[in-house]
Amino acid sequence: MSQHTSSITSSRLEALNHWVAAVAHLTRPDHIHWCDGSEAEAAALRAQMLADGTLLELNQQTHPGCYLHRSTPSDVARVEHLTLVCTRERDDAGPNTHWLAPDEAHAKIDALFDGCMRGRTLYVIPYCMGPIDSPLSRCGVEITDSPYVVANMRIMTRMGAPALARIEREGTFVKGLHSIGELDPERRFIMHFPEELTIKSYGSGYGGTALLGKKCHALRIASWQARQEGWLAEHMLIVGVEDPRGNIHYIAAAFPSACGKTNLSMLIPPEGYRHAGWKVWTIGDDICWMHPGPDGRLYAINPEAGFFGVAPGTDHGTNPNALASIQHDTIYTNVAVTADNQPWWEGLHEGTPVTDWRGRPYDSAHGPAAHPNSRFTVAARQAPSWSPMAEHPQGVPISAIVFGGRRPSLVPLVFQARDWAHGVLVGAAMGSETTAAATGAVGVLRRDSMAMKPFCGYNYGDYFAHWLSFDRPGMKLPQMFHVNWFRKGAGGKFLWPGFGENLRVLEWIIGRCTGAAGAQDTPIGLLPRASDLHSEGLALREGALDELLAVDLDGWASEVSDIGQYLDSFGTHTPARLHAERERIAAAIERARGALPHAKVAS
Ligand code: OXD
Ligand code: MN
Repeated sequence: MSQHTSSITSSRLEALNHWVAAVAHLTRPDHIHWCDGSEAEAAALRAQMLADGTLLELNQQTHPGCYLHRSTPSDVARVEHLTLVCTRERDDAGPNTHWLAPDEAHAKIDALFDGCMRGRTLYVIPYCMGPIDSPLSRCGVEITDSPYVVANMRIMTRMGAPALARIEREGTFVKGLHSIGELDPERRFIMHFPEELTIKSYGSGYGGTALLGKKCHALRIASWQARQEGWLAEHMLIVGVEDPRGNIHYIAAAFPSACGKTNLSMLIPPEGYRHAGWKVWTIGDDICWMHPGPDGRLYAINPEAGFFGVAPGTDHGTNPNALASIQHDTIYTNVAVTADNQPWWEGLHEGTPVTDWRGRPYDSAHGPAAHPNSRFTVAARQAPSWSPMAEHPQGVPISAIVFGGRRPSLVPLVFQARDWAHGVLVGAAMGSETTAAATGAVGVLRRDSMAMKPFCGYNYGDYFAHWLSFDRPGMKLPQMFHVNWFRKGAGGKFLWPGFGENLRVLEWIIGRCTGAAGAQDTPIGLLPRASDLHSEGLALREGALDELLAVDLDGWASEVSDIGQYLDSFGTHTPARLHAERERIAAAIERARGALPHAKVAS
């Protein structure tokens, strides 16, 4: 390993050196290692982790360069109740976050950090979120005592010497201090100090809480910075859809964790579409930073360089691109293994698990073989659908913004917002059933505005106002939509096949942006009629499309009243314009209910 020094000699890096020295003084590591991101460094760390059991080698014939990490069983997902936003004023963090005053928070977590790296190495990881030469990118430095974190950060970010050089040029960076501590849920906190551009995370090695560039920096801290600087940091995939004429339309889509963002970003078009010349290009699967460009359009970059994807459910049928990406040079976390040491998870149709995610002989009585939130970490460029535009310093122009969640009832397959303010309301009102990506009950419906409930670094009311502020002269804003792939019919079966077939909905969305697709006006927004969707070759059960495209006005009346109570929960921070928009829709629903005997707008 290189750079076994306690500091880097450069006066422009004084602040960084000073912080590293202060952290070392508090945490007392045996060694300090500045990561340069080189292959030699990665190989040395890998050898060390294989020797101490942090990584296990998988079958190198079938999966060259692939390794398995088994985490402590109580450290397998994000912990929202231990994730805090620590602003001076409680109101700035808002009721959507867990808040603690900064002084109290620092004292509490520094007591945990005190001496915690004795016998360990302190790694300094300079990283850049976004293409290294993009003016839209932002840098950070993570200090950690976990080599597994270093290995993951090397895949997920542009890490090492080039990032350090950029930090040296710019002089600013987000500070992230992480220790796995004792991996004890009773001694665990993930704290954010947006006013100090600082993150402190203790007691977990799980991706979302330990790879600080991801949720902590690129969403919670960046959303705060974005508000100050006039851009948007969002929990969105970015996908390019190429039509048969060769035009690529870029779409950003917000879905809560484990709701299929990775799948949608790597979608394989249905056969008929492929023959007609449709292609899908992946820019990002989780995070999107959007800045207004000189022409008034929103330009997006993916701040990440890799995917930290959910393994269960990934298969040839659901996401062949993801499956192809993770055949080599991938870190798997908490998956099961087969007799010949290949990774395995529920939903993978090849192989049989013999060892479960905890390393026990597999027994279905113990539950699933792979943890439901087991993950793969892989470089984005390994995806066959990876777009070279992901490295473009100016980003890609966004034509449509799509919101969506797991809504088993009521919410139609797709609808378009009338305008930006309506779209912001649709995003703010988003609801979804909870998933295994965070600890706690799974399958409970909760509001998750713009899929940012766990990730917004400030008061949601102010965040809605920030979104609305983009609606100003000179802007050429994207069209906004809501989709629901998760609608269930009688008998509890999904009505829509999802996966590749979702391109049919994206085609309609693109058609709405270019003016090529028709729609019918309803009180909740613009919906396709069945004839507006391309349904040739689509196998749906009788009546399913009508059900997917119907608007249940009675159901929507109570939904919109519930949305009103939700908006009220942010008090005076909720912009009046959002209330007015909700009232407009409520009134339109009431008018239509009065006019229609069956209170339903059919497709
Ligand atoms: C993720 C999440 O890991 O949202 O992307 O939890
Ligand atoms: Mn996510």
